[in-house]
This record gives sequence, structure tokens and C-alpha cells, in this order.
Amino acid sequence: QPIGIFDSGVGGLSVAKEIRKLLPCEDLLYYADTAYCPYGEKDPAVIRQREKNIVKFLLSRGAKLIVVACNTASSAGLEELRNLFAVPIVGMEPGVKPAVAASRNGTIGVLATGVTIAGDRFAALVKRYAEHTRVITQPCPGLVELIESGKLADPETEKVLQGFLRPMLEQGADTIVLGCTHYPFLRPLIERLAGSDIAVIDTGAAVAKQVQKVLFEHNLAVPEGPPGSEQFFTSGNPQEVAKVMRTLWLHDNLQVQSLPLKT
Ligand code: DGN
Repeated sequence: QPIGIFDSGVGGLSVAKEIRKLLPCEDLLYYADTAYCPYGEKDPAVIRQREKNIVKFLLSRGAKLIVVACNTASSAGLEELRNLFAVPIVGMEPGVKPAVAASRNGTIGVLATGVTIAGDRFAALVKRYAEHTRVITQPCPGLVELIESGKLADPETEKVLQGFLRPMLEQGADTIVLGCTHYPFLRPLIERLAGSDIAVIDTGAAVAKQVQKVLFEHNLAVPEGPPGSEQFFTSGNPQEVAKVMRTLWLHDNLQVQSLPLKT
């Protein structure tokens, strides 16, 4: 039985990669909701409807566990998904906790989407550390679109990113949280622009560990055997999506199947 993973687009591949590294024998199904990307500035009710349809599809393909590999979708709908479906569901949360541990001066910056930053889950998370940590938030409209079109190191991306990083760096943030699963693909650029004194936090590896733990607890793990397979689906244009996915997944003959899901 496969692990079902989804995101608004290709961003969740940053999480899928960590899962693949840690769990080499598991089969993976990946759904990119490209036709509805970006989720970041959409009405959370619309996002929740998409999530339900995607999870139903992944379950129809036999998924034994679901990974909501998108901070925005986790913020909007994780609770509802857990109420609706009996299968174990692992979600994302911006890495504020590890950032608080890494920060030397108690000022951290969070890059995420508007929906994630405005959500109750994020507010509760920040509140937990409010006594001794200053959290500077920065929504990043436009950034996901650049990553979706494969512009990981273009001057345009650098300029947009610079505009998002400058305010938090000027306010003294010494640690930056990548609070959207697309942003790890910009990590080299972010590190170069921010400078070597700044720590960059991404939670992909921690989520992969959580997936491992939950599989084990539910007796669903495949600890050994032949290498697992991967299947990719999109609601967008499969050729276009495949082109970008090949560069991100580092696999020249990766194929993407067209699977529009009606809302
Ligand atoms: N990759 C997503 C996230 O982690 O928030 C969503 C990006 C988007 O669709 N704006």
C-alpha cells in the first residue's frame, strides 16, 4: 500500500524527497493540484474542498497514510480531514519550535503564505513562544508561482525574494523559517542572500520522521524489500508539470499523469 502525498503543486516534493530518503522501500503517490495553485491567497473553504477531493482520490488508489505536504493546506484543513477520514494523516507546521531553539538573539523570521500566517494554528504556535521570542512574519505572494515555473535561480526570483527577506533581516532576525514546502527549493538562494550568519530552518526531514513513526505505530511500515515506486499526478498540464518535477526530483524520465478532480 502506498503513502499518499499532496500539495498545491510541486512544493510538496521537498517533503516527498525526505520521505523517499528515510523510507526507501515505501511506494509513493504524489498529487500536485496545479490547476488550483497557488493555495496561498485563496479562501480556506475552497482549499478544504480541494483537500477532501484529493484525499478521496489517494484513498481510492489504496493510500495507507496521507501527508498534507503543504503548510497552507494543513493550516486550512488538517483538522477537518482528520475528522472525516480514518486513515492516519500527517500535516505540516512552520518550524517555529526548531527556530526558537536555533536563534541566539530571540528574533526569528517566518516566510509563509498569507493563509498560513493568518490561520489559527499559526497564531497558537507563535503564542507558545511569545514570552521570549519575537516572531516576524512575511507573506510571500508570487514566490510559489516562480517556483512552479522552475525559476529557482533567476534574477527575477532573486529580486522578489530579496524584498521579502530584507524587512526581517533589518529587524534583526538571525533565523529564518521556511514555512511553505515550496521554499526549500530556494534554499541555496535564500542562504546566499541572507548571509552565513543566518540559520535557515525547514521541517521536511522532521515530517519524514513523523511519517516513519506513525507508520510503525499503525503496523503499516515496509522496513525492507525492493526499492519503492513513485507515481505522480496533477490537475494541471502533465507535460509542463513533469518538466519542472524532473529538475526538482532529479529524475530525467519522471512521468506525470493527468488527473483533474472536479470540485
Ligand atoms: N506549498 C504550499 C505551502 O506549503 O504552503 C502552498 C503554496 C501555495 O500554494 N501558495
